[in-house]
Amino acid sequence: MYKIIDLQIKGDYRGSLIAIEENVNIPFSIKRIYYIFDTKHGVTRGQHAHINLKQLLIAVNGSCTVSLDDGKNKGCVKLNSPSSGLFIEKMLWREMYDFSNDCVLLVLANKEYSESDYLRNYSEFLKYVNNV
Ligand code: T46
Repeated sequence: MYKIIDLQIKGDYRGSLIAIEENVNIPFSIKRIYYIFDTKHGVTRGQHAHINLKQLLIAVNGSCTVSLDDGKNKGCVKLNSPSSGLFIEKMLWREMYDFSNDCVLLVLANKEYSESDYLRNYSEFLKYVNNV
């Protein structure tokens, strides 16, 4: 499951501000924050699924596209606004591509980094989703 969460902009004459509060405007507790930037032209990142991780992706600057695949249905979302968060549940194959030069992709995650949570082989991912 994935969905776009519209993050409310607190704007005034000085500019804009967005606040993210765990379990308030996003549906999980935040254990980790990382950001992806300086992605080279033509590069595809991701190409994996997570067994348990929930994440929120926000292009806080620039843009990129994220494709999502649950093993049966595929979709894709262009992220190009700091007020749009892409919530990604567990067990979705994701790929990020078409990064603009200035893209900064902020990611909030509900668990610490763990390589054992990654499925990095698409055939293994398909076997996994079909058995769960
Ligand atoms: C995801 C997408 C959206 C760490 O040491 N700690 C971390 O928290 C993360 C996320 C990565 N790393 C290391 C592991 C690799 O040596 O950073 C290197 C690059 O990670 P990776 O190739 O997994 O990056 P992406 O952009 O392909 O995927 C990342 C996340 O790993 C993944 O969870 O859903 O962004």
